[in-house]
Amino acid sequence: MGGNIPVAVGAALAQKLMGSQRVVVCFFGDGASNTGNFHESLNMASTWDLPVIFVVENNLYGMSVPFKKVTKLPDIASRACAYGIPGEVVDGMDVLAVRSAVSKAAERARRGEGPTLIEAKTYRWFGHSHSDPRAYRTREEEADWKRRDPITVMKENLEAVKLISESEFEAIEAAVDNKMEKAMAFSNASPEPKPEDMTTDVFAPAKFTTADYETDAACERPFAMVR
Ligand SMILES: Cc1ncc(C[n+]2csc(CCOP(=O)(O)OP(=O)(O)O)c2C)c(N)n1
Ligand SMILES: [Mg+2]
Repeated sequence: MGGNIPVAVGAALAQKLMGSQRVVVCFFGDGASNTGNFHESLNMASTWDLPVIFVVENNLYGMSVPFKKVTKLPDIASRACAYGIPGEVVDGMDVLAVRSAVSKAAERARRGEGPTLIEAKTYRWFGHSHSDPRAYRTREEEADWKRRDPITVMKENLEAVKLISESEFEAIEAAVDNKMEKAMAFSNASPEPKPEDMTTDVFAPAKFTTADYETDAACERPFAMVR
């Protein structure tokens, strides 16, 4: 959790060094925004004007912990000022509002002006896991947010201005279902990774062989891990 934030900063640094026009978009949760990774990453990305957009999905909960119980500020976006970058609160249930905020941030990144922090106010439909009884919130609160489902609202708005018909919407839904089913089938049919592949594409691979991991050698020589 939050481990992806510095990785995104590294990817953005790579884009800057290569002189590409690519922008990295990094997603994480309200819980992740309270990790050290978040602050260190925003500091470095802002200092070096890196082309990265930090999108925090504030869905009001980190596992079972309400956002308000662990964060003094009402908006995570206001932390942006500590790093001298724009911070924007956006209605995460409004597709077009999110699109507009991200477009603006991408243009800024492409102009070489650095990162933006976007906080999308949203909700977590389900519990943290299947065994989560969701005792920390009410069913009424869940129902209130579900009425604002961004897919349903977008569909209704498009229908209201006659930009989409019911059958076109159904065709999109079927195409998405089909794509997901194909991805699942590909995943289920793919072989398990081989233990020998563990250090492939790793920046600082361990010097150990698979046999070392089967003994206690890895625990006895922790500092030999990094080349
Ligand atoms: C560094 C770290 N601490 C704790 C955890 C356990 N953990 C997994 S998910 C999670 C909460 C994540 O909350 P949030 O960032 O709000 O994401 P959400 O699931 O709400 O999208 C926690 C504490 C972890 N994976 N990594
Ligand atoms: Mg959350």
